[in-house]
Amino acid sequence: MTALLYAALSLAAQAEPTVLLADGFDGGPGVDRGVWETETHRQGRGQFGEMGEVGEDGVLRLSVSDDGEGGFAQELIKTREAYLPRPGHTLVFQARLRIPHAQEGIIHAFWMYEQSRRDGAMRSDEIDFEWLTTQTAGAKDDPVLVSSYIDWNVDERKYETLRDPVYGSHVGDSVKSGADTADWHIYTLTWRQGALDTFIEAEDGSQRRLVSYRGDLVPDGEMHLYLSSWVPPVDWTEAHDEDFQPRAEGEGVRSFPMEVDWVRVAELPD
Ligand SMILES: [Ca+2]
Repeated sequence: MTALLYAALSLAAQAEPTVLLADGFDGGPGVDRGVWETETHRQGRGQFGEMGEVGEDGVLRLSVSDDGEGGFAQELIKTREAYLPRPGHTLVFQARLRIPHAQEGIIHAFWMYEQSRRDGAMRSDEIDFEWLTTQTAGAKDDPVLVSSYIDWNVDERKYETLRDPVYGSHVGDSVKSGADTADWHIYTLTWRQGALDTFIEAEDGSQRRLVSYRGDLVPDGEMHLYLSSWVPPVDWTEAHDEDFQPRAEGEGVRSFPMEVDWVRVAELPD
């Protein structure tokens, strides 16, 4: 892991990372509830509630499934710990994952989030890697949507605004990853004060930078780390697939996972 971190960051070899979280999901059958928790709200067209399944292969599967009652079940894990880079330090968030199905109309995400009431509204900070399977299913050069939200107004939602007193800030870039997300890759997000960088690394060790944000495009509040799979709302037209509908009771249950081999969080001194 140390070599990966150094390579991804191009940092001086004398920097020693402090590992804050390393979970290989090798202790099944479930995730470690001392590290992870979940949420139980509706989002998009489905309902969160479960934390996925850990297989004997040491892989966590976070799925969208038919709930057997005519709806969609969605899965999410979230660190109990919240993270914020200290001055002079970089936080490195990594996940090795793949999306091995070809069902459109699902979003799989590796992301960070926190919300609280401030400046007269419920506001959120957020950093996302998101894969829209309408765009990745059956494709090879898959786009990944990288987004940053700063003091974004959860109740008065507006996109592509910057430091708006009502709406807050949002910036998002859909970039070609040069990769097929059906294959294993390591996705890296580095966050230090005023700087956010994202990378993809393939099995052969080749790496590429995806998106970088600087200055006021970078969140400055502590956030939890999340992984989740969900069905977007109908009005997110780039992500929605009208042919993807939940099966009725008795028609059988399908399951469409994101597979996560490991997650790591480390801190590096500048
Ligand atoms: Ca594993």
